[in-house]
Formats: sequence, C-alpha cells, structure tokens
Amino acid sequence: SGKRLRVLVDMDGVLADFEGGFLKKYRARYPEDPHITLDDRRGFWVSTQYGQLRSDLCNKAISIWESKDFFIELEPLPGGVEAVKEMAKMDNTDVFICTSPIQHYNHCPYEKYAWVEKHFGHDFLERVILTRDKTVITGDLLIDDKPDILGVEPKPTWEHILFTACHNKHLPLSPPQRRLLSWSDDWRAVLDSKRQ
Ligand code: DGP
Repeated sequence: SGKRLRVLVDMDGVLADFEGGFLKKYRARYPEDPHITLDDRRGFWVSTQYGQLRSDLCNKAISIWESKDFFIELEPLPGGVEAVKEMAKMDNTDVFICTSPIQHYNHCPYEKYAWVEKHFGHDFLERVILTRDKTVITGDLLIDDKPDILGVEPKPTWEHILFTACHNKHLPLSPPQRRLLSWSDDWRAVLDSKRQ
C-alpha cells in the first residue's frame, strides 16, 4: 500500500570496511610509524586524527586511500551485502548505494563501481549514485556512518540513520536521530517505520 520507499545506503563504513582496510594497509606501508587502533578512533576524518598524532602522518594516511587497489580490496562489513540484496527484493522498495568518491579521482570512482559489481553483480551498477553532496539526492532514508551530512540543500528529504562505526560509537545522538548498530540490528523495522 502507498508509495514506494527509497533507501539510500552509504558504502564506506556501512557496506565496505574502510577503517579496517585503511589500518591494515597503513601498518604494512609505515611499520615504523605510530597508528591509531580502531578502538581509539574518534572523528569522521581519519587524516585529521593522524595529523593530531603527528603532523606528517596526515599525508601518510591520505597516501593509503589514494593508492591503486585500496577501494576495490576493501572487505564487506558483516551482513551488509546480504541486507541490501534482501532490501532490493522487497516489494515497494528501491535501494541505491550513495557514496562520495574522494577528490583524487584516478582510482576511487572506477574501483567503487568494480566493488559493487564484484559483491552485488553487474545489474546493481544501475543502483550506484556517486555524489559529493548527498543532500541533493532525494530519498526516504539515508543509512550512513558520517554524523553530519551537509550540503547545499538545507532540508534534505531523507531521514539520516546513523550507522555505528568505530569513529562515531561514542557520540551522543541529538534526538530524534536514530542509529543502526550494525547489519544485525533491526533494519527491517527502520524501513517499515517509514512506509505509508
Ligand atoms: P562517504 O562515506 O560516502 O561520506 O565518503 C567519505 C569518504 O572519505 C570515504 O571514502 C572515507 C573517506 N575519508 C575518511 N577519512 C578521510 C580523510 O581524512 N580525508 C579524506 N579526503 N577522505 C577521508
């Protein structure tokens, strides 16, 4: 009954393990330098926290995700691919993967499409939205681990569901904001709460 539900799902930190992939490759490339454990991560921007640890580590962190094969080799986060595939099969439900590529565009946009094809299949490429500004994309829900999703549209149509990640788990929610703790959490109930 009613209209279709449109769900936007973020990629890094929600479907793909950006933080785990970063830490593994950073430690392999810079074994003599200090690192930040996932437990000690605070703030969305990895390079900011590394720069606070030691100023030269900001650019070393950036060098990791600007490298070829960084994005394609990210591991899926537990249950994410399965959940989004199930969502896509639900009646009256349209799912899009909505992700912001880094500005260093040599590898990232290509590898994001390749990652979706690898884990979801070729047909799911129709469901990919690359944008640096998610506020201009319309939807009912945006499941994303970034706490503050800002852009040119002051009143986005979607409700942001904060997906729990190492960097945001200690943040207090500003009511009525809602969280999804993981893909084991009740995402179906979140979708149902938005249906007419
Ligand atoms: P999204 O998850 O769609 O909001 O995309 C944000 C991207 O930025 C994602 O690939 C993770 C990445 N990222 C994380 N930390 C930093 C950082 O410190 N600097 C930059 N440029 N990108 C970062």
